[in-house]
Amino acid sequence: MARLVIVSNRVASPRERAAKAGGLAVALREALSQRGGLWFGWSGETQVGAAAKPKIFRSGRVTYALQDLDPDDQRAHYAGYANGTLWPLCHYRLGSLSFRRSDWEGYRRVNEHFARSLLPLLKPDDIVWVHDYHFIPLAAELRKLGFMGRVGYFHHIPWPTPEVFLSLPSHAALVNDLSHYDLVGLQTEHDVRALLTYISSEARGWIAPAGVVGLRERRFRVAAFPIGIDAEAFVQDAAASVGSEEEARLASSLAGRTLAVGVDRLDYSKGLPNKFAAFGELLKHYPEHRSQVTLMQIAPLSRGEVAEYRALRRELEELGGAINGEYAEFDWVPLRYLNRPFPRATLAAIYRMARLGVVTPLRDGMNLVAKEYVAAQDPRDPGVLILSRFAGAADELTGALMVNPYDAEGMADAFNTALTMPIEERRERWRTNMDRVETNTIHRWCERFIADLSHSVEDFGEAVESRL
Ligand code: GDG
Repeated sequence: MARLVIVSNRVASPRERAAKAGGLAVALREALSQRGGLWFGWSGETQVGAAAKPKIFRSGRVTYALQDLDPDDQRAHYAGYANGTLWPLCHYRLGSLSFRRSDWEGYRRVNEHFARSLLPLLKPDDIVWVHDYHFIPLAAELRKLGFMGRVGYFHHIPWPTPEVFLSLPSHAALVNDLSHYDLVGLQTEHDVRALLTYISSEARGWIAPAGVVGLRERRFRVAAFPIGIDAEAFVQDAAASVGSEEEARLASSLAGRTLAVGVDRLDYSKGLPNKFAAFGELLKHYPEHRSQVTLMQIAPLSRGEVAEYRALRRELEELGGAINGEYAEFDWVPLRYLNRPFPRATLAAIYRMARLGVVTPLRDGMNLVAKEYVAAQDPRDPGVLILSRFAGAADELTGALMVNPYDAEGMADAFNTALTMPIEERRERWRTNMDRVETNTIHRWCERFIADLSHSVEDFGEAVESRL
């Protein structure tokens, strides 16, 4: 079995316990432990003129290699091109897109630096799996240095349609970079169509069945691999929360009222102002729910170094304050807004107690919270998932109440429908969602991607032969 090499910006430390690390980190670590492998990424440290030489340590069958970055390069790469350019672009936020040549150059320099640091650690038959938009050029840089082994890329965020993608000055270079992978994985079929349309209409590549692509002299595959969660872990955590001290505290704080929950990183793609506005509309148009329902929004801070995120924080404080100011009673606060993270077991307890799971991103690659909420429900008395049609998860979780996050009044109607939904319909919708969550787990996702990456493009159809 070939050795697995994972590349990601942040590397989950082996000391981080499963309860703290996310499902993705745990699943990747398991895949590495099974096959033996290497996890390569940024050390989290900067150093002027950092040499391309990683710090290496081992834990069990996994080797960790952590690379320092020059502070200017790190800023241009992370806050600059990755989160100031690619993140807004892929989330259809052209008004927030900033493009500076110096960021683009820094982004490329970091990828080149990573490739030089990684290359000496690679064996020719390794399978290299690169994660996310921070590293799109990594395969091209590895190829330049002579690495000919298998390299795959998974894009965790949406891939924009060609009209949007063309706004990026470096669009052609970026897709050329992608062509140096053997396999490009996206979250949904919609994303796959968006990229393939660009390739055939703008880049003059050809497309064959099974997502096989020819672009200049390169042959590679583009396919959808919708990411899942560790469903079993959430089922267990949620079941274990029953009768716990935390559950009792939460229940007594609600005093018999209904709970709705949202859990999102504080990010403008997550549609938090839209969610708050919809909740305000619910209280305005459906006064019967006043004093009856509480929305708990957990929103841990993220990317505070990017100005847009600081502005979002201020906006939410204002909106949340206005709702509470208008509707709170001396014994009831409509909106509980928390800016800090909670352990997974606490989240599971909150999900289970919540009659509504409210997931309303303006765009989202997948959205794992939607799946976690479903997994945590009590099968006898499940809550209702309210889900934005613009989350990748909407393709799979068809039992959700689908909403358009730009329509605050429509969302308020959906809140009301969920709050008054009969138990039979809740169970039926939940079963539809849970079947999917249980089948398409994070472990399946890992296995599928690695299995597909282990095959050469030629295995995916004679179509390639006939075009060569
Ligand atoms: C990107 C894409 C795609 C959140 N707060 C706490 C906490 N979380 C955990 C959730 C969930 C994860 O963070 C968030 O995952 P999402 O999928 O919702 O969103 P992104 O962070 O934007 O992730 C996304 C994902 O990559 C995977 O491919 O689905 O579309 O944007 O697991 O539970 N975890 C704990 N405490 C918190 O307070 N423990």
